[in-house]
Amino acid sequence: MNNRHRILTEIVLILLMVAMCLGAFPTIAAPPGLRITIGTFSPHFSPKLAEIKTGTTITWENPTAILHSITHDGCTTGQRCAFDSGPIGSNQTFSIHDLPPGSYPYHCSFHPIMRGILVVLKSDIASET
Ligand SMILES: [Cu+2]
Repeated sequence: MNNRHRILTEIVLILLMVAMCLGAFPTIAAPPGLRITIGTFSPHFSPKLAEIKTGTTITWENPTAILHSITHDGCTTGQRCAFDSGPIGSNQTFSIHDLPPGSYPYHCSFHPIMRGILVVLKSDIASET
């Protein structure tokens, strides 16, 4: 009985290890990412309208000398707040991924005139044209 229990435990451990190899780390390399550059002058975000597939990592870079933020409009309109970077300092970046499909208008909380739109498409339909 004791022996049988030990064997079952070993089988479970082996199955867990196989599952981890197969599924837990599906990609070693980082997924293809999109970089958006923050700018002092219009259009402020380059690209201003960014379209990505689910699972894509988006990184905003702040090459300017002042603080900016990447704030989903929902955070300030009382709707669902999908992301809010907080202050992004000079030469710092902010990244997000795992956003569900949808349209995400965003702005800079320090300079609300700075506006951009992020559109997340389902991976399986994003390639359709
Ligand atoms: Cu700003």
